[in-house]
Amino acid sequence: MIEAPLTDGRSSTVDAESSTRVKFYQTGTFTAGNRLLDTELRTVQSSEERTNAITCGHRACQGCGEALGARYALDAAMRATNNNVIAVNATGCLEVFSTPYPETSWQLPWLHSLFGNAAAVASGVAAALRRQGREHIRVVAQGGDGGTTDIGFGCLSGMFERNDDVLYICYDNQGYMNTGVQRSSATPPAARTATTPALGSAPGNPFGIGKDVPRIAMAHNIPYVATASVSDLHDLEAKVTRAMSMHGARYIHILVPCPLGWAHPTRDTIRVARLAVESGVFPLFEAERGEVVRSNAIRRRIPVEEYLTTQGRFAHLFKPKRDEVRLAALQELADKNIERYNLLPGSTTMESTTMKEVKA
Ligand SMILES: Cc1ncc(C[n+]2csc(CCOP(=O)(O)OP(=O)(O)O)c2C)c(N)n1
Ligand code: SF4
Repeated sequence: MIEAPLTDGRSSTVDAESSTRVKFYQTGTFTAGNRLLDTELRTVQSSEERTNAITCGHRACQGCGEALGARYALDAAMRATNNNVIAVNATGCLEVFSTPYPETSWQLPWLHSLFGNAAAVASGVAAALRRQGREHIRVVAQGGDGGTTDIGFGCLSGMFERNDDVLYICYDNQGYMNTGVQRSSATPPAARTATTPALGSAPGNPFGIGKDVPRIAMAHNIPYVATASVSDLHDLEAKVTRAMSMHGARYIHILVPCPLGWAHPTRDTIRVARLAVESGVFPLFEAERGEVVRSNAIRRRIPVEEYLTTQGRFAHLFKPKRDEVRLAALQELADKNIERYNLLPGSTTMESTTMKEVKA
């Protein structure tokens, strides 16, 4: 524990070990700030010495969550390894907007091969480094949800099963954004995409399909699995740092809103990501060897509707008339997450935290 000064002259204690127990946050946004923290507890992003793993000049859309997520994650990985990182990228927005030939925004060794083989290429890079006796150089593979949960899934599962020494990061924007917002197996139910249009009796993505890849990764019993969000910078950096302190196959699944595909204002990327967390739609947790070891308690629970109304891709649930049945089904999915990951630790039963109560 350390003493942290408050502006009014008082002080409070913060737990140096825990990124989720920081006591200082902004009213309203609940953002944990750096200003009142000791230097060593501040985010990597707040440091002048950060790597800027992906630097300016790339061609991401304004407000792109994926560009932010990649920078946060890779800068933290670089800090954790004394800048000894090689990154391997799947095809997708991140690859396309960062490397229009012959230019690159990457400030670290970076490879791109195909859409679906990032995990396999990364495994090969790690094997080559081992053979050369240069295992201090660490490998990070990364891709969008399409490249990870669909086309790259076989390679990823193999990397997990062999426990290859790679951290794989999925930047989940819940669709194939680079090619025009098609549905992926990470697209949430009811969301409108180019291939699940808002038409017919059950518009948008059908319920009952898709994959929960963090849980599938856990089923491989790999050393480390975590979820993170661009709205929780301290937490995201801490998870990448923890992952880089370990060896073997590791997986981090980061929620990265896409203003283009989700149809929200570009200024709202962080707010939308935060509402996904606070509603229980996107639970934040860590698992080691297949068991959940930590989850991030929700600080201010909100109804799922408050999250859905921020995005045009769910507009058909509210207009021309409210789709009560599917709104209730989406709320139920969030309630299940809250229960499964114990996101409201004070409450003993789900009945004690029904949305009726939250709204009242
Ligand atoms: C084998 C193959 N099929 C299709 C494509 C076309 N393609 C390139 S990027 C992309 C979508 C990528 O989606 P995702 O992995 O979710 O990443 P995002 O762009 O959303 O970040 C597709 C379909 C390709 N490059 N290779
Ligand atoms: S389409 Fe979405 S993911 Fe791709 S660059 Fe634009 S905001 Fe980022």
